[in-house]
Amino acid sequence: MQLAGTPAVVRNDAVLDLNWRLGSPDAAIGVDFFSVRWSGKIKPLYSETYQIYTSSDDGVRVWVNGSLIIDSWVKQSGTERMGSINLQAGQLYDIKVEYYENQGDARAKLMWESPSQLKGTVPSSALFLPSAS
Ligand SMILES: [Ca+2]
Repeated sequence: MQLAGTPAVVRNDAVLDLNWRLGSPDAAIGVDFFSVRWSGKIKPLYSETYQIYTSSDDGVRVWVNGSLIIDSWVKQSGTERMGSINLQAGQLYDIKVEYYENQGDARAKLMWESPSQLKGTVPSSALFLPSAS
């Protein structure tokens, strides 16, 4: 829960839609009491207000462009959370998602929706590595 220490595993995920069920992201990580930090950039297609959604088990926090828009750092089972932010088409924004698993099932999903696009998982085409510019 503290996201402390040297990461046990570092990797790239194309999308943030992961369901570890009773397991963990990697054999090097125990099935309970682990945490994940995703860092990268997100590029919207439209200039409008976006709703950013998470569905997670357990805790989750999301920052976009430095603003904490979802703050749900609690035990929960597959709970959906939502935050809103105004974005400009084609611009790359920093995004950071932190997650922790307490016990039992573990999963995390990042979705978005705007007046011009249906709610769905943020696609890999809209996500970039932190070094993108
Ligand atoms: Ca859990």
